[in-house]
Amino acid sequence: MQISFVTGNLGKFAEAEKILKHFGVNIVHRNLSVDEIRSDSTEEVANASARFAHAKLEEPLFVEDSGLFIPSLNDFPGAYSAWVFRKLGNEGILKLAAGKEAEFRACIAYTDGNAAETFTGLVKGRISEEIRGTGGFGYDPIFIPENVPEVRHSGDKTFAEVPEMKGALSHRKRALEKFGKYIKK
Ligand code: ITT
Repeated sequence: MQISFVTGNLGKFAEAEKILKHFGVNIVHRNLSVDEIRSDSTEEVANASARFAHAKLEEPLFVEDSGLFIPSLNDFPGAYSAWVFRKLGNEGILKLAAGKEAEFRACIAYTDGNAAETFTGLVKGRISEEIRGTGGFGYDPIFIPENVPEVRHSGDKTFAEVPEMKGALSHRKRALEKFGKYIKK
């Protein structure tokens, strides 16, 4: 089974490819420029982007809208995470929220033209005190996922220090797992 993942973010694609392989799903990268709507809801953004992409490509596809949410900053940067990352980077977020609780959320929207479904995943954690690690992408060097006893280094190291943690407990992995089960059915 082959499905397109429409994204300009190769970090997202590489992670999704690995995780969906476990479900026997092969994905193809489509780098279509999508006009994202502006909304605080990752679900609304993902749904609108999936419809937009399907109108252009006319094939079964999914998109993923994700972001970093910091409760003490009213969930900033949230649905605007990509833009804030370009403007402030990890240094900027550290100035605002070092040591604070945070979570990553991902929403996948799939459509084949008839069915349209969304799948969400999140991982709780905190912002580190400094930038650590070189793996992953985006906010990974400042995000420490909460401790999960069976996942080594969770609660302690950033995603960028131990990127393998993302395959076990990331927001993306959790959303893709639901999506993979749906597709398999
Ligand atoms: P596409 O929309 O083309 O898929 P994008 O990077 O613009 O790519 P989003 O609009 O969903 O994606 O923005 C989410 C941003 O949140 C992303 O650019 C990263 O800065 C951040 N982000 C999302 N998931 C992340 C992860 O697993 N690790 C680190 N940062 C992440």
